[in-house]
Amino acid sequence: MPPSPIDWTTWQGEMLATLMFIVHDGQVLLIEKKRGLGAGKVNGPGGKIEPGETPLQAVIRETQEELCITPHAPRKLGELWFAMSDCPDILCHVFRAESFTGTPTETDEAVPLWSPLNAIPYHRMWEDDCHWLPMLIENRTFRGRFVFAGERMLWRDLQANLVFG
Ligand code: 8OG
Repeated sequence: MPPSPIDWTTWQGEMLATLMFIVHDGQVLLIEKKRGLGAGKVNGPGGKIEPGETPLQAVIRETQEELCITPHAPRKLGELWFAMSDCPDILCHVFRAESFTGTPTETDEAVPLWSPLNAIPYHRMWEDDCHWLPMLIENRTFRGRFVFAGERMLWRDLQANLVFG
């Protein structure tokens, strides 16, 4: 990788967001996203943190809103820092859970999609996901930093074994 085009020491996420990956029975619960940033792509449920919410509260609410299910005991495994060219920079907290209550159901925002862990459709996902989602599946912690121009990833850095408070 060339040197980062971004000075990460002063970087701040302007939008705070979350993602949730439920891993159960050799599969991961994904969504086909119907609207918002990344519409048309496959992703985990999640979205913007509202004022006054913790990341954990936000990821549970977003999973309820998008799939009508409640994840059990989500654990934060990662942080993603996205420096974007055409929308506010995003700091995203990434959670994993092993179980949930309810039945994954299509909503206005998302269509549920169970994917076998060995056949994740990375070609339908954001370009950075193939670098860090395998770490989440292995139950490892990580911090990924990415520079995007539109939907194209220009630069990446991934660190493992981070400790989150
Ligand atoms: O509120 P909205 O759903 O539009 O928020 C955007 C969501 O998309 C939020 O959960 C963060 C997530 N997201 C990005 N960029 C990337 C990315 O490169 N990979 C993945 N997996 N998710 C992303 O904003």
